[in-house]
This record gives sequence, C-alpha cells and structure tokens, in this order.
Amino acid sequence: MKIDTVEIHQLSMPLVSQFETSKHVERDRECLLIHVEGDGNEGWGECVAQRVPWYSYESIGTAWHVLEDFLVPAILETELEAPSEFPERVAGIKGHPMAKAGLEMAIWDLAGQIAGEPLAEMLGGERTQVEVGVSIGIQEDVKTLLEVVRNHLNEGYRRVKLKIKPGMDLEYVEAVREAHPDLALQVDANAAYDTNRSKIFEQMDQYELVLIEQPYPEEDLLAHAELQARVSTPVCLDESIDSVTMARQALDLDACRIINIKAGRVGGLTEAVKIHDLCSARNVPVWCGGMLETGVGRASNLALASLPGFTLPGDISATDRYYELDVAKPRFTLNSDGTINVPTNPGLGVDVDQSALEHFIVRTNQFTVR
Ligand code: SMG
Ligand code: MG
Repeated sequence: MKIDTVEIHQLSMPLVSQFETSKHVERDRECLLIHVEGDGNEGWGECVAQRVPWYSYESIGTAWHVLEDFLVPAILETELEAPSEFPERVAGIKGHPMAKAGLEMAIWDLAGQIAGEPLAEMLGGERTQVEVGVSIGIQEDVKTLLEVVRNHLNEGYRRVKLKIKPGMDLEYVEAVREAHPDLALQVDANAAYDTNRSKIFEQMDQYELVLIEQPYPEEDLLAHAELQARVSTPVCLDESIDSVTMARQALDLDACRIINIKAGRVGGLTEAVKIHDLCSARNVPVWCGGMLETGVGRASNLALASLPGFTLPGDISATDRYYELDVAKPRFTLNSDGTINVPTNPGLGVDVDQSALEHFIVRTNQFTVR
C-alpha cells in the first residue's frame, strides 16, 4: 500500500448538549479528520485530540503540527505492507499518541477498502453487536442528573457512567443508585482527586458500582494501587494507560482490575489490540472508551469493541446522543437490547458526507507526493 495524498481537516461541530467533566466543559466538538489516498482507494481517520489539552497534553494544535511536520512525511515517503507496520515506522517520533492514532485509523480504513474487509474482521473482532453505555457529564444538581439519567434509560441505554469531581460525587451517586437499584452504574473522575480524598471512594463501595475510573492523576499508579487495596469496587484506569507496557505495570501493581481502552490514547488500534490481548491473557475485563467521536471514530470504536475481551459496555453511544448532523453516514442507532451494530462494510464501513464535512471545516491542508 502506497499513500500518495493526505488531507487534514480541522472540524468544529456543535454538540447536542454541553459535556462537563471534572476539568473542562465541551460545547463544540473540535477534532481532526484525516483523509488518505493510495492504490486508487481512500481512507478516513479521526484524531481525538481536543482544542484544550485538559484530558492529556495533546491538543488540536499539537496534533496538527506533529502530523504535518513528522507523521505525514514519514508515510508519504514509504510503502506499507500492513497498517500494523505504522507504529514502528513512526516510533522515532516520541509521544503524541492521538496524532498517530488518527493517521493509523485512516491507514486501517484504506487497507480495509483495498482488501474488501471490514475493520472488525481485520482486528480479530467476533461480535456483530456490542453492548454500549452512556457517559453523562456533570449536572448542576441532583434533580437534573436524575432527569438526564431517566431520559437516557428511556432511550434504551442499560449502563450509565457518571462524571464526578470533588464536591459533586457521593450525593449524586447515592441518588442515582437509590432511583435505580439494579442499574449498571460507574463513575469517572478524570484524575480530579488527590489521595487525601480517598475516603470518598471507600464510601462509594456501598453503591456497588461496576468500576471507579481514573480517580487520581495519571502518573500515580501507586496511589491507585493503594486505593484498590482498600476498596472492593474495581478501579479502572483510563488516562494512566498509554501503552501495553503501562498496562502491564498497572496490572502487576494491582493498580486497577479493569482497563478502559481508547485507541487514540495509546497511539492507535495496533497498540489497543495488544492491550486487549494482554488483558485477555490475564482475565482482566476491558471496555472501549469514547472521546465524543464523530461517526468516523465511532465506527472504529465499534470495530475494536467487537473483540472478545471487551466484556463490559463501551462509552459508544448512538450518533444522536452528540450530533444532530454528523460527518459520517449511516448514523449509528441503539438497538432495543442496548447494543449497537458493528459495521460490516469494508474498512470503517462508513462514508463521509462531503456536504456535512464542508459545513464543519475550520481549516484544511493537503500533502501530496511530488
Ligand atoms: O464518547 O461518549 C463519549 C464520551 C465518553 O466520558 C467519556 N469520555 O474520560 O472517558 C473519559 C471521557 C473523555 C472525553 S470527555 C470530552
Ligand atoms: Mg475516562
């Protein structure tokens, strides 16, 4: 496979409703879509870096720079046998996993188009539908949260994740648990707590949560291990796990008993599958995280979540949870059993709608082999 043209589009898309985490409020989703052409075919990828680097150090600006100056030149000049060769090809460029993952996704899509094979199959996926859940941003008060939860349950979601932050945690969790005693419920702190506040998580143990996601800063595996030793609810790591090496260390330390896998956070689908394989070998459940993806990234998440080790519902909601107008077609809808179908067409299995795309483009750059 030889890639002769790469285009990077920066998009800004309005969200149906704002999404508030412990660190940031998102009103418009901004991301990069990457288009590659080669061997008479095309592929699309989504880079999940956000405008503001609150989740990790990457931003749209850093991703644009690293793609333009390093990653795109590295692949325009070479021949790739398979998408899984991409990580080693760019291993000399340190860090920037989201930038790498966006380009790698486009290469996977291209390879799938060339081979006529859906991405799920290429990755070793087995399911045709995956269980999904909804992630709910921090709400102004408990009453509003209960309404939002109720609405999502009425839409058919069967697993709910609540974003929490210090001061907006226990009371919220308690209220939702009281209203829905059997609901699969979990929380995500996005690293907002320090270890002085660990009591909160001990108190949460009584609410039988599926997991507690990333309570402490990502660098602090030991703090997570200390917490895991004191609570029976599984600790799940998100931000801390940026590679299969970190996953192995976290599991060896018993810093978590569940891992949230996001291809964007770990440098791409190739590394994501390695983490899946490691966890499967150790009987550690994994699930697919989300970054408010457009239909392009959503298609990739569904393919990844079809692998057998993804035994917990992913943060992969239906398109209308976030977007009135999306760049990809068809839209993803929720089945009555709380699942979403894994795309079956070649590659990502979605088409990018040019007119929708043009609607959201902020800037574009094109790179071609001369
Ligand atoms: O895609 O439904 C989604 C969002 C899921 O909560 C979600 N993601 O830390 O897991 C996480 C957050 C990070 C992104 S918030 C903009
Ligand atoms: Mg998270």
